[in-house]
Amino acid sequence: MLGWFSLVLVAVIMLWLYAIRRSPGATSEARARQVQKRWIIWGGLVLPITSMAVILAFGIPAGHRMLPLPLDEGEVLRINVTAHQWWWEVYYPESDITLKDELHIPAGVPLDLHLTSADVIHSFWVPRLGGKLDMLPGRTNVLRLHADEPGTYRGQCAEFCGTQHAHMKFTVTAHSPEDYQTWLRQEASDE
Ligand SMILES: [Cu+2]
Repeated sequence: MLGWFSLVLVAVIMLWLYAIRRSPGATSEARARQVQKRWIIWGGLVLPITSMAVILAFGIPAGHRMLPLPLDEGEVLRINVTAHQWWWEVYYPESDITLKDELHIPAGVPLDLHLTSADVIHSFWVPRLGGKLDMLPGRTNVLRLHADEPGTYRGQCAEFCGTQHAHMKFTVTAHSPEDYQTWLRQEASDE
C-alpha cells in the first residue's frame, strides 16, 4: 500500500506542477474540449474502474477468508475474547483456560475468535494476521483468523476506548500443532 500510494502521490504532484508551469498558450476551444473529454474517459472512468477491479479481485477472496463460514475440515477452534478497559480476557471454551492479554493459537489452521466487550467499544487488531473487527458490548462478532507460520504477533486495540487505549496491547503466540497441544496440556494442568 505504501508503494502504491507513494506512486499515486508522485503522479498527482507531477500533474500539479505541470498544470502550474505550462504556458496558457493558444488552444482552440475544440481542442480543449477534446482534451477534457480524454481526461474524463481515461482518468475518470478507465482508471478507477480498472484499479477497483484489481483491488476487488484481491480483496473479495481475502475478505471471504475472514468470514466464519463452515469448513469442510469440520469444527473450527473457538476462542472467546472479551475486551475490558483496558485489557483482554481470553477464554478457551473447549479446554476451560483463561488468559489475560495473550492468545496462544495453533499455526496453519483457521480459528474463530468470538469478540465482545464488557464495557465500551474496542477493536481487535493483529496487523500481521490481517483483519480488524469491532468489539461491541452486548454483541458478539466472529473473526476468522489464520496464522501461516509459528511466531509471535503483536495486537493492539484499534478503537479509541479511553485514557489507556494506547496501552491496550496483547500478544498472539502461534505454535506448531504439536507445540500447541503441549501448551494446552501444560495450561490445563496448571489450572
Ligand atoms: Cu482501545
